[in-house]
Amino acid sequence: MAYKRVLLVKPKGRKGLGFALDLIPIGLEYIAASIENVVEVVHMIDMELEQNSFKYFLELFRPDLVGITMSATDHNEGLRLAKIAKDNDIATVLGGYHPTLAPDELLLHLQVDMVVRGEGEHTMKELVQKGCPKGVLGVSYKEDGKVIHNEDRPAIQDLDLLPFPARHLRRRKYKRMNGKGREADVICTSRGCWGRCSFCCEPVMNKSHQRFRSPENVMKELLEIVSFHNGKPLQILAVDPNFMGDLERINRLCDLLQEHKLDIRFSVMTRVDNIAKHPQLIKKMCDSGFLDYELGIESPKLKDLKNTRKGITLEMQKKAVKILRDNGANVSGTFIIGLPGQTEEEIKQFPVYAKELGLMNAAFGIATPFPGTEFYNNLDKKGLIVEHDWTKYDEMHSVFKLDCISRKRLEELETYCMARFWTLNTLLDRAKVLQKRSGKKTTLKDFLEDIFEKVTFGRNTGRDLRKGEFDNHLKAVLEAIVDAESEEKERKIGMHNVIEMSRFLGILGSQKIQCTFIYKEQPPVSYITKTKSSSSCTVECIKTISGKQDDATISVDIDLNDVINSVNEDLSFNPIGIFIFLVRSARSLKGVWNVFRLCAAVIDFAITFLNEEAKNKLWQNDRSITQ
Ligand code: B12
Ligand code: SF4
Repeated sequence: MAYKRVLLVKPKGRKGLGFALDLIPIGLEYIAASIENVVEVVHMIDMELEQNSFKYFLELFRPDLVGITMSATDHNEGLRLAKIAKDNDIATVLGGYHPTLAPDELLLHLQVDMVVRGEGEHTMKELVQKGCPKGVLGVSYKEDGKVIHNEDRPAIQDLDLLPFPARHLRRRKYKRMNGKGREADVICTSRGCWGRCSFCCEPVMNKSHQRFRSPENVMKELLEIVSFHNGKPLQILAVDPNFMGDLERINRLCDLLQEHKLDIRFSVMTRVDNIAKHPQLIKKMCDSGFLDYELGIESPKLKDLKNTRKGITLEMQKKAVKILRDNGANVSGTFIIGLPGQTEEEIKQFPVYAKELGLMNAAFGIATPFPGTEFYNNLDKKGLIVEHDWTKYDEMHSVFKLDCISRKRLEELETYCMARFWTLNTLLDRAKVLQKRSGKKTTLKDFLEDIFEKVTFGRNTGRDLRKGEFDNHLKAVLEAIVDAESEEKERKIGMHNVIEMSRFLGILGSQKIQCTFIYKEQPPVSYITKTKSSSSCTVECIKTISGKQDDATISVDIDLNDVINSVNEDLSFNPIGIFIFLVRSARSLKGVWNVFRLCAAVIDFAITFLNEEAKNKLWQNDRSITQ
């Protein structure tokens, strides 16, 4: 008997980049669109954004089939949801990267009836129509306690024939950090990647075979997305693992975008070779709204690039970043730390290299062997994989044994790399490059918001990892801050040249501000900022030193132990408390006067900020009334 009422679910659980944006389950939306016309009803829920329990939705929608999408880190939560469904006599089917790569392990669990391997549209359509997995290509299931793997389903060749993802079934709005007034969405313009990198799931999932939608079909969906968002400015992430896999297609898509003049800013993931070889196309892409690029840099060591079969060179990495910077694009790079053979000293150089390249964002993921990949199979043969809790497969935990570094130290090094990369100069450099397109300085408000977002992101992503290990991670941060000074000398960027802060500096006056971090027996680390406000308002120097200087006009000591202890307490903002703390830190009458000037500059800034926010709110209200 056919399945009539289908509930598609994305389990709750953010990891890594998932803290920077809500993950839009586009795979599920494709499945929903492909079965919508053959079942009585299909619902979609994203448990990350829902307040009610899963049981509540089972009672509300009364499905006869529950489909769950899963990545490795969703392993436990996905199985928990499947158990609730099974306990209510509802059939269950899993799909996505993890079930495709590890179907046997998932089918061992009593609550899992079926797994759909690979692309799910045609498989799921046939499955719900038949109501039974027998003979349905691409399905694995159990019969008399034995796992049966039906043959693979051939990859969909003509992607233009697929219905667009069922965005209309979304129950919640998706957001991203740093959206800057843009609504967020995703699009998938191709499937698979022709690369053969040993650590990546793509060669297993799509057999290194990339297929493309036509630019016209992509444009049609973009127009549908614009109308779905009522014409609001958009930030769209293309989820294609290799967006520039076919250059002619991108060229034509840019033509179409320029014809339609839509207010869309795109983020894409690309290989550096495509960028390095085609600077003209990159210019055209940037002019068409493709302004955020995530590049798989992976490593500054040629041996790593060769061993993983990445197929790129150091020269290509450098060229690609330069081309994108010259076009005023926002360039991010991802690295893999902890590949076999890497030493601690080598890993410590990753953030240095990232800064040398000129990356404006960087992430240093820990090498993770996902089941099914060549990387996993090699390590598994040698018995080196020691962690089997899939929730730890988030590229932030170390899950296999290395020769030269302990697993604990590798996790600390991830923190170290982030702290060494994210210096003030990195943020200033980013603001400087982005000025090329906007033609104006970044406001102090935007700049501070950017810092705040980075700090929040770092805090959220690290929470899991640093549980019980906070002490060592904090030491890694302090170590990185001091080490970073050596490469920062050559990267000094005049803050006042990039950030509009003349009013703030005018009130603050000429100061030497020292902020010192103290932590247990560690040597103190100080940030020193010198400002000047004579004829021109400037920030003359910002540096980090080990220890303290005596001639600061404003000097503040922050005991990180107190900060850690207060993390679990009520952290409500107390301006009077901060003011008293600062005055107490002053050692003379002149020092108190300097603190007054600093506070006056901050209060003036806060008033301007609140005024602007109020104006923005009014403007947004006006817009929604007129629309
Ligand atoms: C885009 C992407 C992201 C985006 C997601 C954006 C969004 N959706 O809003 C961002 C950048 C945020 C991201 C983050 C992460 N990602 Co990611 N990401 C990808 C990428 C590039 C493409 C995935 C995609 O959307 N494909 C297109 C859709 C249409 O295909 P699909 O989801 O596979 O769905 C099809 C089938 O799988 C199937 N299907 C899927 N679900 C279901 C359900 C049912 C019931 C059925 C029947 C079928 C079915 O049918 C669908 C249609 O054909 C892949 C692959 C790659 N090479 O890097 C990695 C990948 C999925 N990510 C991965 C990882 C590890 C992460 C992070 C942990 C990285 C990090 N440390 O930050 C985080 C996790 C975030 C979290 N959970 O909170 C791994 C997962 C490995 C695994 N085995 O689970 C992958 C495979 C990359 C890799 N290492 O190889 N990611
Ligand atoms: S280029 Fe990127 S998406 Fe393609 S196989 Fe390599 S890592 Fe995976």
